[in-house]
Amino acid sequence: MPRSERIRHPALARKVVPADVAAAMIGPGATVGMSGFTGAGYPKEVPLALAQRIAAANASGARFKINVWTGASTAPELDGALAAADGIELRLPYQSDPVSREKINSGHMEYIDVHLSHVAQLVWEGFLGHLDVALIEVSGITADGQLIPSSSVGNNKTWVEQADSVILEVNSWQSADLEGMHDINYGTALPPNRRPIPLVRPGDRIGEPYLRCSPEKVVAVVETDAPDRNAGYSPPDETSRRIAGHLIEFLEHEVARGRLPAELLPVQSGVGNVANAALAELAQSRFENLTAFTEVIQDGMLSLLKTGTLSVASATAFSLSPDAVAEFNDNARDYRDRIVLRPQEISNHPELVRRLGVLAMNGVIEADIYGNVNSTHLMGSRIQNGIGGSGDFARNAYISFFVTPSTAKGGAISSIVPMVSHVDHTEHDVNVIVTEQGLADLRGLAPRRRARLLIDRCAHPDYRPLLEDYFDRALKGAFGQHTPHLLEEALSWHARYVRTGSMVPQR
Ligand code: 0RQ
Repeated sequence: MPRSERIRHPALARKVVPADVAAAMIGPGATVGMSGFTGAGYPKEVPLALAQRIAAANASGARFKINVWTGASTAPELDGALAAADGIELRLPYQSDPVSREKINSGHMEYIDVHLSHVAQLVWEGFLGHLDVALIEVSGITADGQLIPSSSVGNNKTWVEQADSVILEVNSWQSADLEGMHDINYGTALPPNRRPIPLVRPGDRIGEPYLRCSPEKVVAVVETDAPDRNAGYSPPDETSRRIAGHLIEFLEHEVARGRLPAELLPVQSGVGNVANAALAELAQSRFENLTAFTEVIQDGMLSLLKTGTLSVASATAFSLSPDAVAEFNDNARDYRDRIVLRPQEISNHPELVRRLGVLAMNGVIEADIYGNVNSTHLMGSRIQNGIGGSGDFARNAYISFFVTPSTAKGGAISSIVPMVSHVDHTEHDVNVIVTEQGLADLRGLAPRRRARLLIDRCAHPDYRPLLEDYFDRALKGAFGQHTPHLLEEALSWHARYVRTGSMVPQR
């Protein structure tokens, strides 16, 4: 018998089993579509039980690995535990777990870094292969067997529809008031049968509050009562406050020039400390009646909703600190009318991002003097996290902003480099770059003008003369003068860092 009243469907209530029994239904070589997005709504007990089984099998010489697909990043109980057990053959589409990162970068785990809005379509088209099991956290099951999603929606609709069988974790820690907050659109289809998505305002509801799932497909139900990852954010520091200050000044300027409406356009903000800090600063600004069309509701976004600066937010998941989650869970009913959680192929849909005119703000690892952006790789070869939704939004945004401190690793690395060591967002998709030093609006500028502005406004003073020197010499010695580069030298800063631990030349 189920312990909680969250399982209102009698036949599904009879399928309740302990986590290890459910985990035993997943065999070596299986591909498992799991819920979870930025540490929210991921299954908490079955992956741990599975990791234990895999670790024991691998310790006795077997080769037990599975393929793990999710919405985005999860948590130590999922990514961390399975990676530590050497249990993951292939991971997609986004991760930020330190153990997984180490396994990927040492060549022990394969990783496909995919635009988050593309995943569902890739699965429906069959490019990613067969999906064996869907392992999904929900906050409850209705009397007619529909699933009440929990704190993220991600790819759950696709996993439930595409997998041979479904394992559910019903988590009673999740607020019961989440019911009604989700909007699951069943109108997507593959070309040539695709129709326009009927959404013209961020808060529009175009679907149903529940995930459809045939009860016969469910092979096990596990009851849990466990919190989401809920990592805290670093409090905004001087650097992130200055970045946010430049951003807000720019937005005010655009409003004053009549290029943006007073209530701006729907805002998207990426993950990470800098993006969160920028939102915190928006709360101090004079903007009001803002809207958000984004993928993650982090602390900064929730406080904007609380103060009323933000009237409505569309996303696919939460990513909250423990304090913010406590506040949310106490007041979920009040937030329900102002938050819409959607599948990630809708929350990040390029058609909608372009139609709504989203102001997209994302973090970067590095940008080069012409405005190409690397969001994912360290020194060209090591993955940090993944492209996530940044490409979905930036490519189609009304204005794409990329924000970063001008240096990393205590000044040993410049975030503005002659040439990026990996490209995620090309110069064609990058409108504005912001560091604590200043803001470069690259719109309407040809490459050489972009370079001058970026070096002047965004580079750290310790690296500015080095960039000026590189650019001046490229203006004389390059093969061509459209986008002048010195090929022998373009990546020498990265090579120097790998060799010496600093991009600064040794005297
Ligand atoms: O590493 O903690 O080991 O020191 O990168 O850097 O400055 O704290 O910035 O938390 O905002 O993350 C691009 C990673 C920035 C993030 C990235 C190192 C730095 C530190 C974090 P340490 P900060 P943030 C939609 C949007 C891609 C996905 C995306 C990201 C760590 O924003 O993953 O945009 N973006 N999704 O030291 C070496 C450099 C570095 C560097 C930073 N140049 N070289 N290391 N770091 N710059 C949301 C989703 O898709 C889910």
